Amino acid sequence: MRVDIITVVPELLKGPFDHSILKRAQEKGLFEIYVHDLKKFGIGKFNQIDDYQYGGGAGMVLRVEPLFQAITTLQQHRDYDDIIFMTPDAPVLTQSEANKISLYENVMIVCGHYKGIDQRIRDHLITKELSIGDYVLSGGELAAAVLVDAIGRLIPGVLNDGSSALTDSFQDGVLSGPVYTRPAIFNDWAVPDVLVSGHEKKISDWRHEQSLIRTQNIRPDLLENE
Ligand code: 6GU
Repeated sequence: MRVDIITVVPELLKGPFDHSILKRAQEKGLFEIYVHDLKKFGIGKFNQIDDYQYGGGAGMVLRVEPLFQAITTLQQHRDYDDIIFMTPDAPVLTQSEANKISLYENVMIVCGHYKGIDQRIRDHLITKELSIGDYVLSGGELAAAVLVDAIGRLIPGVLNDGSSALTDSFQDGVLSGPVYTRPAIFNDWAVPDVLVSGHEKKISDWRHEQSLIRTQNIRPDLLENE
């Protein structure tokens, strides 16, 4: 998969993909991430990218021309499965949406900043809009990083343990249960007996039960939708 990200703050996207799982995914050639600076498409001597909003009101808006140039320039080289705009006024990203996007070949992500982007870009070029939750960030970059991480780890071959992405919280609609590793006793804090019993059926029943208990306590809304 190839991801192209358009942003006014490319520096914010320099670090997050160069470590751990996403780094390995790129090294394996399974995932390519390119960050494009919108200022390169700015207008005039000062590379202007934003302006006051029509009708008045606080906050700058990203102008239509630089975004149009950036998006259509990328489109000249490849077809995008989706051109995604990250914005808080959009449907919230879910695991099932991430699963779907992880199967794409080419994805473009546009990060908003300031007050937002000119609506005409959303009306004519954007094909999907996503938020990452009900709170406001100063720009779409960190949200884009969240989306890229969520989809990158799902690409077949990225995780060494192919099964582990499928046993994540949310992948089956409930939260994951507790996990433990050695030692079995630390500070007289003991690992639950069942996990060291070696009894596979009992272990998987216990894990399932713990998942449901945790979901009921922390996110009962996930069980209500069933
Ligand atoms: Cl995608 N962008 C911004 N600026 N804030 C957010 C968000 C996105 N998702 C949640 N809050």
